[in-house]
Amino acid sequence: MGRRIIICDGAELARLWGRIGAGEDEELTWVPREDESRARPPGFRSLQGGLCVEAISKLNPKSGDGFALATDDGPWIRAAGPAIVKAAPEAPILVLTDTLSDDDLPDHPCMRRTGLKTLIRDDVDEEFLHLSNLRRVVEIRKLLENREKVGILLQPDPDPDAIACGYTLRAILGRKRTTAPLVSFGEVQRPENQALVRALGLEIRTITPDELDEFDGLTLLDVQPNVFGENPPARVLSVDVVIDHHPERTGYDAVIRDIRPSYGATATIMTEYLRAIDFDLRPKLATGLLYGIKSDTQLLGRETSDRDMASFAYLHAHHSPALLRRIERPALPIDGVRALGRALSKAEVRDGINILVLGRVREDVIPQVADMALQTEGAEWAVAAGIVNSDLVFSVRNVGYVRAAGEVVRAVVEGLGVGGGHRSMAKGIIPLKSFRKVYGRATRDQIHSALYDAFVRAIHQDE
Ligand SMILES: [Mn+2]
Repeated sequence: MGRRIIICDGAELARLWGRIGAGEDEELTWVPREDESRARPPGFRSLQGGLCVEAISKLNPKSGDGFALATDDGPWIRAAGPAIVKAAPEAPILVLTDTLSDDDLPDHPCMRRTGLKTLIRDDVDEEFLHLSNLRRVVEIRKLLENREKVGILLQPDPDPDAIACGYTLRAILGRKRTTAPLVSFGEVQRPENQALVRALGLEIRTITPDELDEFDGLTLLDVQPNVFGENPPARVLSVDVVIDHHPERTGYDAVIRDIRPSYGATATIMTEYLRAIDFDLRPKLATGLLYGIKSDTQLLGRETSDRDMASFAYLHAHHSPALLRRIERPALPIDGVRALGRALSKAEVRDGINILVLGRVREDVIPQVADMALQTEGAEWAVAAGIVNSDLVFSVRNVGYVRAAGEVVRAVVEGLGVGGGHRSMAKGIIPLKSFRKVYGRATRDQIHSALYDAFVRAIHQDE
């Protein structure tokens, strides 16, 4: 856009704008109200004779220029609109008003309305949010600053949200892995999550409840004690800090609690902490938090708040796309690629189902192949199956508008193994022993036909 021509109605609005100052390519003008002709605010050019076609023409509007009219007076804006149309027929008009509604405005093909004071108000509200987050961080730092060793306890089998938050808290505390280790009662299981831990260069120590005694500070992240079973270890019932987005639980003590159930991820809270303290955000940390929000909200779908969106956008500007790709698509081992080649050579889509059987593979190959298989033309369902240790493991994807994948997998594994998942992603595990009992041998062809029959049945159940 070319120049912005700002026209303020009266001295009060002009003075308010005068405090904001003129942006680059902004020309400040004002129309004095009665008795105001001597009160010209500095930096403003006055439109003598009121807001008439001649006065606007004197501003010499060119194609590409835009107008902003600041006013709270209906008759004023209804006179100003047509005058601008006459002097500059193509120019768009922004109306800044805190009292007028759309009904008060003149007809104009290219006009927007927004609040002037509310623009500032929104920024002030946002700043107060930063301030309350800053206060939290100051409290947490103060509480823990003299502790020798602070344990950052995550849920058993920590998920990406928890992992990223643990990493962030340690950074906020300015500590190292020796003085603030990430710990859990159960190791990271999912291959994607192991990839995240590797990509961030982290170590998550699996410990027993007794080992908590080595810490003189304890924080719970993305978890509350109820997750540790019906009778949680006594040490976790009295902690220093809890930061979480799950519904608030009772029955334990924490010096500082920051629990925000309306948030889709704890990573959103941690991102707000970082912003509040103007933390120098490195791509690695930003990528971890971004992935945490992405996976907890299933890419900003389920249970996502405005705050998650705002944090996601902030992190997106700082993250490393290459690192994110490495987390989401871990490198395939060469024998996994060969197994994929053999499976692809036999690929077919029948009844909208594409099943690829890989044989014996590293577990993280399976979900990646499932993603890929869904891209096959005509496929509404993709299943990638492989043998991991003594289990048949399979990942399932669908196009989203069919039966929920989690339900289908539960039906497929019923009586044979375990499984579950969400609307469009699921995973099942059947011990080879159970598979052989029902289907005889566990050859690739046998696995393919058994899964095919089971999926057809499960998908069309109750139809
Ligand atoms: Mn979470």
